[in-house]
Amino acid sequence: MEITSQDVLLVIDVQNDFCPGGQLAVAGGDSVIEPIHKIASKFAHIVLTQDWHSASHASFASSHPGKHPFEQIELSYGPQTLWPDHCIQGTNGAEFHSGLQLPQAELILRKGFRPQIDSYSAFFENDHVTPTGLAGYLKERNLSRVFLAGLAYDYCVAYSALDACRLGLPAFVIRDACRAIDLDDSVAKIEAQFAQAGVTLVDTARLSGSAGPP
Ligand code: VGL
Ligand code: ZN
Repeated sequence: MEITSQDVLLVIDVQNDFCPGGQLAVAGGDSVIEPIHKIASKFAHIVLTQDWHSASHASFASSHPGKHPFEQIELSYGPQTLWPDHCIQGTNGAEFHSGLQLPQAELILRKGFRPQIDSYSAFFENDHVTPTGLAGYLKERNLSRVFLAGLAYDYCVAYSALDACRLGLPAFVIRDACRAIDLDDSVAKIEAQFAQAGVTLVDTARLSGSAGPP
C-alpha cells in the first residue's frame, strides 16, 4: 500500500526497559529497530511515544504490598495488570534505545505520568477518558491514517491502534515491526479485538512510497 503525506508513523515505546536487559524486557524488543528504520523514510511524519512513569506509579507491583508483577488488581478505573518498575522518568530505562535513530520525528509524546493512572494507549489513559492530546495534535496537523510499530504489540501498540480506530482514524499495525509480551494469551485476545474494531495488520514489505518534505 502507498504511504501518503497524510499518514503518520507512530513508533511506540522503543525504550531501554522494554528491550533485552531492561526491567520489562520484551523478547527480541530491540529487533523492531531494523524494520522501523527500513520504513521510516517512507513517512513524511513520525511521532514517538515514551512510557514515562512517576516513581511508585500505581501500575507497579511494588506500589501494592503483597502483590507481584503480572498479577491483576482493581484500580478506580477497572482492572490493571501490575508490572515491574519500569520507564521511570529521568532514568536510563526510560530513554529510547540508543540504536533508534529517528531525528526527523516531529513529536515525542509522553504518557503514563499521572501517578494513579496507567496509559497503554497513545490516545487515552487506561480510564479510557483522560486524553493525552495526540488526537488533537493529529487533527490540527491534518494527519489521518496511523501506522503503528514498536513495543509492545499486545499492550501499548494494540491499545493505541484500537483507540485510533475508535476515533475514526484508520489504523494499520506493522506486524513485523512489533514484538509482544504475550501474557495470558494476550496476543490472541487482542487480535480478536483488532478484527472486531477494524485494525489492519500489514508488513513492512507491503509499504511503498517515499516521504516528500514534511
Ligand atoms: C507497556 C506495559 C506497561 C507497553 C507499557 O509499552 O506496551 N506495557 N507499560
Ligand atoms: Zn508502563
